[in-house]
Amino acid sequence: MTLPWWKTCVAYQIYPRSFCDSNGDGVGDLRGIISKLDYLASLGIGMLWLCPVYASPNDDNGYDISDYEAIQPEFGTLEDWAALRDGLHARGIRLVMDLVANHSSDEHAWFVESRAAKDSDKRDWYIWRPPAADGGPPNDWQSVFGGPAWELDEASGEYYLHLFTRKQPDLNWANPQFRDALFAMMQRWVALGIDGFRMDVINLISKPDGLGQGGNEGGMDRALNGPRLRDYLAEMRHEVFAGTDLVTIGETPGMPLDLAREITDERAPLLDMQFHFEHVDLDHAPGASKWDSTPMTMPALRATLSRWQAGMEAHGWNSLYLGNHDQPRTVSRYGDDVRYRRESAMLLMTLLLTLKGTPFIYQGDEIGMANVAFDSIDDYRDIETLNAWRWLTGERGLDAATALAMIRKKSRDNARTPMQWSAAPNAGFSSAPPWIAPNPDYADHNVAAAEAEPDSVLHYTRRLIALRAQTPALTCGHYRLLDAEHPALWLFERATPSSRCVIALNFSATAQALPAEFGTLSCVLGNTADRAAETLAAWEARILI
Ligand code: TEU
Ligand code: CA
Repeated sequence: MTLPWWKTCVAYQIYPRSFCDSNGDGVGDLRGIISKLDYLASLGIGMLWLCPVYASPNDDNGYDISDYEAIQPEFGTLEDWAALRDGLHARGIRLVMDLVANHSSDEHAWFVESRAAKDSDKRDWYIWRPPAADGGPPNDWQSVFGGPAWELDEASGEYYLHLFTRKQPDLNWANPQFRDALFAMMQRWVALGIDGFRMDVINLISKPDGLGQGGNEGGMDRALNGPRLRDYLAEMRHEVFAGTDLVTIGETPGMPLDLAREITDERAPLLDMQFHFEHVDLDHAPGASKWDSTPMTMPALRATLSRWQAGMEAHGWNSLYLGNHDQPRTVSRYGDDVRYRRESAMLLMTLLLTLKGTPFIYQGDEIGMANVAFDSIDDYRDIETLNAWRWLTGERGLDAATALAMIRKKSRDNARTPMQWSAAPNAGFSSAPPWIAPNPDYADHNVAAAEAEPDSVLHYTRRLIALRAQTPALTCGHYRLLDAEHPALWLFERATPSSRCVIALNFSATAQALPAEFGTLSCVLGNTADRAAETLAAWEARILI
């Protein structure tokens, strides 16, 4: 059986604002990415997920789109985009674009028309409701980024729904004319030769019946996995993707395993794969804000990811990730970015590239980029972070030092500092001061230094990608946990009927004995020099065959 292309490749995610600046304005751009095409090819990746590059007032860095068919001028032109597409394709790398269709910018022409009059043709393309009896918002929903999820439009006296910022009004998928316009837009991107879409918060598109008519207690989780989600996804698949080999990847916070399995079931798929959020929600108490961090433990991570591995085994497919543009840096969150930075970054890359599913490497993780600790809130740029600062120091009454410590741990800006290309000024990212300051550790941690060091995370990542490509057990083998109890060692197997790999990962700073039964296997790849020892050193990772 031949697997679809997206099951056998490794993906790489680019956040264009922070990847490479070609023209010295401090903002990453398409020509900057084009200048790094050979670097991308050298990794051995087969898919690039490009975060939004469309026209946007940048309230949420491109996730507020004002024109789905225009390129953000600071990123370049449609010609630059076409050159990037062709440069990727010439190197055997497919291009996946971001689809942000739960909401648009309030500056999108659709919303401008919708807002203009109650009897506008496009009024119903967004979600408008009259005020509650007391004149306040129609219900008690809160925005993901803080404050009410409803904004009053003074002119019409009605509220519109925005699950994210007030500049990101939610589109109304219940309106068939809107869906036709959206699918037509997607078809035009398909005609331009893209290879798929990553779909932003796609499980929020079906709002519950009776929205805004009272009785909707609780927050925005009421909008998750709504009643017509399957219908909308089925219609989209039929209208846009039928007869193509494009990949569809859902971003689905709060999607339970059962539903994810059903939606990605290869016998009748609505999406090809999806990103779940269970492991990135492990380091705060259920119900608490993400800023109230608790330790991330390996046994919890192992239990969660193993559950998804088993659950998707028969007919589903996992998207695999440890970090992205919304999450703290992988090595800082799951590893030890102080004493064992290189080793733990390598171990985490081993985990990502040996689980079953399609792995997504976030830019910079291949050189072990770490969280940043800015001195002041003034250095942060992300709207979620800035809103949280006001909430933590305001309503929560915390002092500045406490609030800053919480923000340093979880801010999305940890993942958004410029890609560290070299020890040159501005990390080699730009000739000008970047839109967000680089992590000051760039002098020691950068691509140029990693290229020159044979045992760097970068070279190890390339070896892992190559090994995965040539090892059927690592692409399509079953996942089996070999010890569910060990406090520090994560041991698992990937096996096909004819081949097997055992992966041994020491998630601790102390040596751990390798169980004797695996002593006869040989190590094909590991992150230390002594790969035959009976104990695994601190943060040692081995792939055994
Ligand atoms: O993120 C959706 C989401 O639910 C969270 O990851 C959220 O961004 C935040 O991290 C919660 O703390 C997607 C995009 O990836 C994100 O960049 C956008 O801001 C968001 O949707 C709105 O489009
Ligand atoms: Ca630029």
